[in-house]
Parts: sequence; structure tokens; C-alpha cells
Amino acid sequence: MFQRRSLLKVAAAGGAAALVPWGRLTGSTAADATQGGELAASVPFAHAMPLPAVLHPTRRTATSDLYEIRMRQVQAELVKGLPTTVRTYGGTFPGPTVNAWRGREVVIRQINELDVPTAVHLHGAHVLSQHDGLPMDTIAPGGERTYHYPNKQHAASLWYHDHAHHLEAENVYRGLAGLYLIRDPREELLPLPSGAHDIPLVIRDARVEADGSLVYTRPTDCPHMLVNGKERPYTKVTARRYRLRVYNTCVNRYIRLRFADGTPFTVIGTDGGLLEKPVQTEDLLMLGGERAEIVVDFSRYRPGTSIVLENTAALSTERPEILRFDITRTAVDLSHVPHRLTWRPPLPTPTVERSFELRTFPQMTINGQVYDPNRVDVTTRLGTTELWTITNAEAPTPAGRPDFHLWHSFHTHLTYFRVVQRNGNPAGPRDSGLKDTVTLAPGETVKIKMTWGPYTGQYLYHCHQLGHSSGGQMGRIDIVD
Ligand SMILES: [Cu+2]
Repeated sequence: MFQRRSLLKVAAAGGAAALVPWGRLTGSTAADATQGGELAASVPFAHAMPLPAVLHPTRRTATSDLYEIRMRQVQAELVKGLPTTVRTYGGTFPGPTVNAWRGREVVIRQINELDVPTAVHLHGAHVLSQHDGLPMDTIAPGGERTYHYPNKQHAASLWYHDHAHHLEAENVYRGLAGLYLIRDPREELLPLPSGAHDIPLVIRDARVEADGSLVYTRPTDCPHMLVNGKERPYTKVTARRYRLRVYNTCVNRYIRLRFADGTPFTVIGTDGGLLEKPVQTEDLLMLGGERAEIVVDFSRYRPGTSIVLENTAALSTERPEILRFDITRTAVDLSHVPHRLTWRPPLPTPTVERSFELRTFPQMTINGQVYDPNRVDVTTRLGTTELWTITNAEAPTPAGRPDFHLWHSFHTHLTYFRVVQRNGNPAGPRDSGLKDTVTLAPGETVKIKMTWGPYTGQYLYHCHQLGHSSGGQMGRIDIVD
């Protein structure tokens, strides 16, 4: 229940809109606000940033790599010195990284040793419906399920995470997320930074209490920003180029990343893999579910200096620092970013148009409806190219007011899309490349186009603010022959 102290704090932080009970907005039974517990102190740069563990196959066949993951509850140190109970894939937080190769199948046996149902969705993958981790296709506690991933798609930075109906937001928040990288021998030929100079940054928020407990609550009460599972870590780099695979795995908030000195960097990839041409920028706005691959040249810094990556969308009550890079020494660097990275065939002209309106109030809905797994919202034929107009129907908010709950991030399963327009203008650099998740600030409209395939069956589209999808901001699309 809302306690007076929490109410005052939220009111001070967020204004009237933030007073709508979190549970009612999201359909969750989680705390409406913090329960008056004492927050763990935030101590930046106390942890060295780890890399996520790498999962090794239990067996390899001529065509497939076979893996096994036990979902289980363990303790992890998110905030320095505090043990925190988390839900994990394979006992690590975040889960272990799966390295897949284009054209080679991955089979993962998922065993649920948690006390909650789960469903494993591979975000960004072209997979058969029965392996998509649909909300009702859950693995009961004590049960297991084997998922098949064909990897017949471009190299890209994917991730696997929970999708069990009404539970996905809290399950992901408590740790059920891991990386899945599809590699392609042809992409490996590019002169991009690779090996030890190709590193993932899995960024998310959390609320850790002074006793170490992790509280699932509204994002304005989650001030601990984690990278690869540790709060505001530091990492040592040499003075050369690095490829950073940046993930926003926050369940309910956007981040806006920028180096403290405004240093520009090069975006080389997005949700669906490499861009055709690199894009220079100084900041990155990312909603939950989005990925960005960037190349940063640390040779501009003298060894012995440090540079901090900041979140300029941090609340005034939070620290902006996300991660500190310590430049240790000079290095030989033979890598560079080619002017042209890849080529993608243009999509055919759309033959079907549809519109989708996302609302936060009075409920999390798409076109006025909450998700019903037994209701087919869209039926389309395999191979149809469609133009979708997506609108965030909430009014823009006054500057400076926390409005995470009014933003939406529209995500399609099965296929990537291209953003054609944002607010009537041609898609800019921020929306370039193949996307599976697109951000919508209050009042914004985007047009996206996609070809539905390569499989028939039941799939989903939904908001990737997972508190919103948990609350029903999700639709069913059936693809038929
Ligand atoms: Cu939403």
C-alpha cells in the first residue's frame, strides 16, 4: 500500500501523474512505492566491471550447438558489499552470453528451478512460434522446455529474457535476462574492433535496500544503475578503439547516454545488426529493449586519465554517472570503421496499412484494448509488407518532469522493421537501420514498415516498457499462409 512518506516523495519527484498506483498501471502485484525501507548507499566506481559469463555448449552436432540453462535463485553483489537475491539464468546476473553463428542452430534446454512460471523469449530472433516464448507458453516451476533457434539471419546483438504473462517485468527486473550474439564469418572480416575490444554494456536500473533486498517498483524509485550487473562500475581500457554493444535492459525507463566531456562516438549498429553506414553522434537515447553498437576511440585520451559515461536522463535525485573508463596505456590499433558496413535490400512497397494507438491512461492499452491471448488482433499473410502508424496518445509533459511511464517502446516479434517517419519527418539517424523496438515520447507518432515472415503462426507486438506489457499493452498477430 501507499505509505504517506512514499507518497510525499513520489509527489515531490513526479507530480500528479506519478501518483497513479504503479500496480494499477502495470497489472503487477509489486509494491506501489517503496515500503519505507532504507535505500542502499550509491557508491560509484567501487566495482570493476565484469563481462557477462559465456555459456558453453553441452554438446555439438554437425548442425547444432546444444546448451542447458537452469533458472535458479542465487545471491549476487549488485551494490558493493551487499548480497542480493536474484532470479537468474544459470546462476549469473545477467545470464550467460550465448555466442551463436549464422546458419548454425542453437538448442537451449531451459529448466525452471524458480518458484514462478517463466517463458523464454529470444528478442530479435526469427524463430518458430512454439519457440518464441509466448506469454501463455510458460514453463511451470519444476518444469522444462527446449527452445530451437535457427539463426538464419544477419549478425546482431540479441538478448533472451522472460515473457511469462503478467510476470515478465518483475522476472526481468529480478535478473532473467542474458545476451545472445549472432555472429557471421563475413562480418568478422570487417576491420572493426574485435576480440577483447568488443565488449557488451548491459545497462539497467534497480532499487537495492540497505539490507540488500531488491525491490521491484516504479522507475523513479530505482536509483541504482547497473552495468553488467554491478552498480556504476569502472573498467580499464587501452588508448584505442573499442566496439561497445550497449543494451538498455531497464524494464521501465529510458536512458540518454553521453560522455561527460561530450566526446563524439560512432554508431555502427542497432537492434538488427550493422547499419549500412556509420553515424557520428554525441548522445544515445535508448528505451528498454533497444540495442546500439558504438565504436569509441579512447586514443584521444592520455594514459592515466578517465572518462565517465553519463545518463543525462537521470532524475535530479540520482547520480548521472553510469560507467568510468580508465585509460591505462597506449596501444597499437589496426582497427577502423569502414565508410560502408553492410548492405540491406530495400523492403517492397507496403500493401497493407494499420494504425496502433498506445495509451498509459486509464490503462495500458493498444487501440483501447488490453492483451487477450485468445483474441487475434491482426491477421496477415506470410510475406506481406505493411506500413504501421504507431502513436503515443498521451500529451507531452512539461520539461523536467519524470515521465517514464508515459513513454512507450513499440516492439515486434519475429521480424525487424524500418522506421520510415517520425512525427511526419523522414526517419533521422536515431531511427536508422533494422529495428525491432522503436521509442515513442508522449505525443509522438512513428511510421514503420516490415515484411511479415519468415514463419507462419502466432506472434506478438507490444510495448517494451515491460511494466506496460505486463499490464496488457500487447497485441496478437497471426501470420497465415
Ligand atoms: Cu508502453
